[in-house]
Amino acid sequence: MDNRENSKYDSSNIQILEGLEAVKKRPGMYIGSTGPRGLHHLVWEIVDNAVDEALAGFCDTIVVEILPDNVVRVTDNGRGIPVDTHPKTGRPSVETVYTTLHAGGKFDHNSYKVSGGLHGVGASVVNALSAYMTVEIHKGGKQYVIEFEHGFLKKELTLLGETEKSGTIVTFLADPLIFEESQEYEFETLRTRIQQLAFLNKGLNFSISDKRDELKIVHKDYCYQGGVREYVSFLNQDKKAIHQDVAYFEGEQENIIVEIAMQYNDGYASNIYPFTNNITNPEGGTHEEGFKTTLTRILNNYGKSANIFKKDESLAGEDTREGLVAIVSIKHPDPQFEGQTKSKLGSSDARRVVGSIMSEGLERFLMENPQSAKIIIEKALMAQRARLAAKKAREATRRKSPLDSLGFASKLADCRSRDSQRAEIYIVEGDSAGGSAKQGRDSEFQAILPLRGKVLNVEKTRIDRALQNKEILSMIQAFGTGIGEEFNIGNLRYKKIIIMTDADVDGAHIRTLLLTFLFRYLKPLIEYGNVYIAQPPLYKVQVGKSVQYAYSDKELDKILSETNGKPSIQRYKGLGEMNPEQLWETTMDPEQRTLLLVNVDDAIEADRVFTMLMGDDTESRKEFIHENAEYVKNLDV
Ligand code: 0RA
Repeated sequence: MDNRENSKYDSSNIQILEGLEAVKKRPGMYIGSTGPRGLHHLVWEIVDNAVDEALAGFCDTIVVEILPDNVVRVTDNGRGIPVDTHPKTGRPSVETVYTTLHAGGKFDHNSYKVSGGLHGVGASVVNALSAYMTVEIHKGGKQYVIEFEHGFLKKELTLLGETEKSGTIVTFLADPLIFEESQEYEFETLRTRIQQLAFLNKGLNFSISDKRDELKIVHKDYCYQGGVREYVSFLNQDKKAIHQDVAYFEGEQENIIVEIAMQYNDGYASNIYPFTNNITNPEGGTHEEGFKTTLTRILNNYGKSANIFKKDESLAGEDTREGLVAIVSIKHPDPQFEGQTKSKLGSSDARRVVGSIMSEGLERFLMENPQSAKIIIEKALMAQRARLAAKKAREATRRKSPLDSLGFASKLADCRSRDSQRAEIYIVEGDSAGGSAKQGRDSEFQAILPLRGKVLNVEKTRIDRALQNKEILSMIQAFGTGIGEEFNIGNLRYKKIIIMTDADVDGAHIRTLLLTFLFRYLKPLIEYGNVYIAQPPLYKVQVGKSVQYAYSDKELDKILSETNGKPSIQRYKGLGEMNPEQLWETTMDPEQRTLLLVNVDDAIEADRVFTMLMGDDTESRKEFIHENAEYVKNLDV
């Protein structure tokens, strides 16, 4: 409890307690969840405040440290949080800010504070959810410290002495009673976002270190003078850019700051990443619309006036986006969000302002770089030709009835249920495993689609070719959704699409190929949470008549340490080694199986990983596998 002497429970004080109690009672309302995501969110709340201080122009360096026992420290060299007496509470401002819910007003010193979404709910939320928190302030030549426990004041603001520095140091420990699932930060998660913040805020110095293990300290510094221009180069680094210079446009109109960078590669995917106030908008919105419309219009104008088009030629929007990597980043004083996850920008001024800055910038880029301009227009014309060819092929993928063949026999063993909320489809590698799965399944609601051998690598194939591939066609036909313009999630025939491959290197490879295909052509299925990975066991442990299955080496050790008697251990190399009953019991029975849900929390990173794993650049693939040796080992055991 509040151990302040003579603590008076006046109205503001009661309000404070009620505010933070509400946060503790329903943490999910404030930080999304108390799982790993919510845990990391704490860090972003504190980092956001420091970034705001930087956006206001008073701070150029932000340091994030994970200390032993998962204590986090965020240091900035800004003005320092105010320590003066707060007029409303009569307490030091810093205390009020950290103990009052929605004290965000105090931080409204710049107009770029994010108002939508989960961000910016403030330091007091982190404080309420921290077992302890200390805030050290260097300001006006003096150094202060204030301490909290579970959001309550523990030690009053104290003057420690003199200092030459300026800034704020926030140190906190997430409350283990609230973050029950795990208090372990994942360094990679923090590192990628810090690097992204560095790309999105040019010139700002970031560093992140993992000091949890003093023998294995990891430290990374990030600062990009080129901002989003360097972001695009980075995203294209494992691909082949088809023109040298990244096009870069920036400007400010109507109080909205816009930064755009774009470059085409020789691939087929379109990757446009829109951001508002440093936060990604996976559902896009007005800024992305402004970007796309303007791209189509300006490329068409140029193609015509530079006489690159044949008489009546003109480009459709999607033709202009093949192989495009673009960042559209805006800073908006009062953004409005909509859409399913409140992540779609709705502010119409953003459409206008992005369009205007983009239009002028792109026109100039094409004029100044006629060679790049020609390459870009020709790429779009190629895309158009392929699109028209693919349209024909795609029409053939429309599934009319389960038995409707595409000139070849699909090996789908369908389920009887037509209830898409219940039906599942297992995509199984190889005919023999497919056979076991067919016999082992519950054919009422489980369909089996066996695939023969390797799946086509769509990363290296254009859509019109990919749609000639039998395995790919069978999948699209079975799912029922169609692809591209015809895609309709409402027609999905199976709530769960489950990838089931062997637990070896080949199986991992096939799984990656399948995920690449789904990610590139049927991404909404992943976004809506329809795609899963089956987890077949690695070992069968038998003692007398009792049988147990182990799904990892760790689990095997645990089982072995708990058994008395002489166990016989069978190691499963492939699904085919299990008989149908075993396959059902261990991997397919909804009552017993574990499925991994495939999600793209981080679509940007996923894109990079797929390019790396599936593209041409063997060097970075090797590097990735080396850096992620543990992950790959897990996949391949
Ligand atoms: C409001 C006013 C002033 C500084 C800040 C907020 C501030 C907040 C945070 C949060 C993390 N780091 C921060 N750094 C600064 C300055 C008012 C003055 O000049 O006294």
